[in-house]
Amino acid sequence: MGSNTFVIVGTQWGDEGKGKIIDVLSPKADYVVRFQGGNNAGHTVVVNDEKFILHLLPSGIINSAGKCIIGAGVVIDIEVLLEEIEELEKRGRKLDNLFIDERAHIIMPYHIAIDKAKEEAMGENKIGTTQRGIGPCYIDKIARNGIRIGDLLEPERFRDKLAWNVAEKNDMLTRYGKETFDLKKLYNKFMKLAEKIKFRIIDAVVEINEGIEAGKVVLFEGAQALMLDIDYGTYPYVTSSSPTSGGVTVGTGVAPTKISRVLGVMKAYTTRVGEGPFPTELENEDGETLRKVGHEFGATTGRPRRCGWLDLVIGKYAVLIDGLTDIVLTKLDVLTGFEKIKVAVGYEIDGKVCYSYPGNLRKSKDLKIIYDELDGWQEDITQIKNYEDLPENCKKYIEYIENKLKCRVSMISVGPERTQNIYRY
Ligand code: 2SA
Ligand code: GDP
Ligand code: MG
Repeated sequence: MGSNTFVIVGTQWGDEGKGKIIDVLSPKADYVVRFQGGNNAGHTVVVNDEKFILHLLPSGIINSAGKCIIGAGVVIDIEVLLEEIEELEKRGRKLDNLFIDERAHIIMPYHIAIDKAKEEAMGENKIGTTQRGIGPCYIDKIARNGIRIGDLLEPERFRDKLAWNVAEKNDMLTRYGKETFDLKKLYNKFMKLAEKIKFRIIDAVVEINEGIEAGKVVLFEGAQALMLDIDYGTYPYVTSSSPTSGGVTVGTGVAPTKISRVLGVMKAYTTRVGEGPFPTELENEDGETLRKVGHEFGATTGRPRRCGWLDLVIGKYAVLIDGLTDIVLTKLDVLTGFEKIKVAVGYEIDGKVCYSYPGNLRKSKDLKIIYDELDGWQEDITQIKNYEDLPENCKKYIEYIENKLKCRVSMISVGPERTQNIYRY
């Protein structure tokens, strides 16, 4: 068992503050590695009031002197990647430490067109995707039609694959009544884009595994979260990748035996963007307060996030599926001011009580939530650095979570800035 590899994953529906936590931990890392998802992610890092929103670049890019790697399991919109690189370079960051695994798949313009057309056609049944072409790109990967970053280095191979795909996708888009793509134009465009990223393409499996062998510190940065996982999330209202800790091994080629610790980032309450079940959702004034105080709007699409109380049925599920060794509790400051704070501990579904997350929870089911109620606190906690200085009720909230989940809360985030943290272990 190694002792230098850390997985950081979201334990709810995303936007728990993973970007901030990676940024805080990254100065100690030799590698920061993304392993799944694409530019559907929006990871926010705030440094001295300056805000960075990262979609494809690992969040370590802001604060780490080590290498930042986009792993095999990520899907890449090259134009978005180049825009992000350019934007950061304009803001004074040097990005010569960024590399991409040759195995990562490319999000092509037809993937984005299909994502949009399908969502539109599904009407009320839509998933509420970010419309970045994520699902259609993963579909091609699994169907074995996908085009990989490494294919750009072999123009003839790239052209053959592209020809097949353009024909297939044009058929599909015609059926949706949408505009089609021109093979030659796409080919020329991608050959130009290839010139700009060629030098970043590597075999990251070798690079990362050799690093681990040499005792280097590696952070694996999850995007989205457990409840958006293709297998264990609220299917079909999920993303098309594996944002759970298991996703690290398939998305980077690092074996499970090489993972030392799994840190689950857990917001002190819950949010969700897009459609699908959300048991503790608050469609009332408390929900509005959480959205307003927590600035809960999508970092990629700007969509208002749905808000609700913390759900420990889901928390338990995260401890189980992700094998959490530690919890990082974020946005605790947002709960300041509530008289009472509720926490879900069970569901009553069609008259039966259930304490573990079911495989088929649907919106329409007769669902009652079993809540515990805790006393809130009124004090501003945003400048507190020591656990002992937190208000008593705030400490009780944290210790309540630890006891229920049988997992330690090692770090607490009390504001968006990199310095607003309380460390316990
Ligand atoms: P997709 O685009 O196919 O991955 O969408 C499928 C579902 O996954 C959800 N999803 C997300 N949920 C929360 N945050 C995400 N990233 C952005 C952010 C979202 C944004 O950081 O705020 O800006 O809207 C993210 N990415 C995907 C999505 O809402 C669908 O439910
Ligand atoms: P991610 O997708 O998990 O990286 O999270 P996002 O960046 O999409 O959303 C988290 C939002 O909360 C961002 O705007 C962060 O700047 C902000 N944030 C992170 N941690 C804290 C915290 O402890 N308190 C407050 N108030 N905001 C935070
Ligand atoms: Mg986000």
